[in-house]
Amino acid sequence: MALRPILCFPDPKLHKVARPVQQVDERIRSLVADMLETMYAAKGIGLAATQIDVHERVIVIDVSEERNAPLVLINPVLSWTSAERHVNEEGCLSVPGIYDNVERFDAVQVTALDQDGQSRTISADGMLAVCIQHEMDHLLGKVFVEYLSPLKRNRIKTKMLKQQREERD
Ligand code: K1U
Ligand code: ZN
Repeated sequence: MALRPILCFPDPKLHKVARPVQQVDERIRSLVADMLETMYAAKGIGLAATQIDVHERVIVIDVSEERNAPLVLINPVLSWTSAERHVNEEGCLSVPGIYDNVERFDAVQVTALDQDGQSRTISADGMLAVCIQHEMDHLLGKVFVEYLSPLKRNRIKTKMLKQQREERD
């Protein structure tokens, strides 16, 4: 297992569209292990492969208090979404220190392969539903700040670039 560096907004690589996984093999299981290690080390509740510059449709999530209930979603597809939507506060490991409100479906059903290549359908609400939608956006090259106004997004971009310059120099 290895910790992988997480891309930071506004890195253009965060906007790449991930391709479907062709086969769930040892390479993918090793990627999943690295993603889980990286997510837990960063104290996140989710991570998409896009965020570590791997452009394949793989997500890991753990919304449990105990941090012992990992969920692996490979080639996820939303098979049902609720009529109701809710606004929730979101954060992102690729936009550190920024939290803002985003409207999402209240509940979803997602069909995906697990790390053994088995197909599973999961019903989710609450934070799990929010996190699934946030991570699936990453696979489409979308970062949550894109739901915010252009003014807010530009301020965040300026702040992130300044932060990155200061870390580098
Ligand atoms: O995709 C990511 O960058 C992970 C992200 C997942 C996420 C958090 C909150 C709402 C939607 C998606 C994070 O884990 S951010 C850090 C975090 O643990 C957190 C931030 C805000 C609320 C709850 C948790
Ligand atoms: Zn994110």
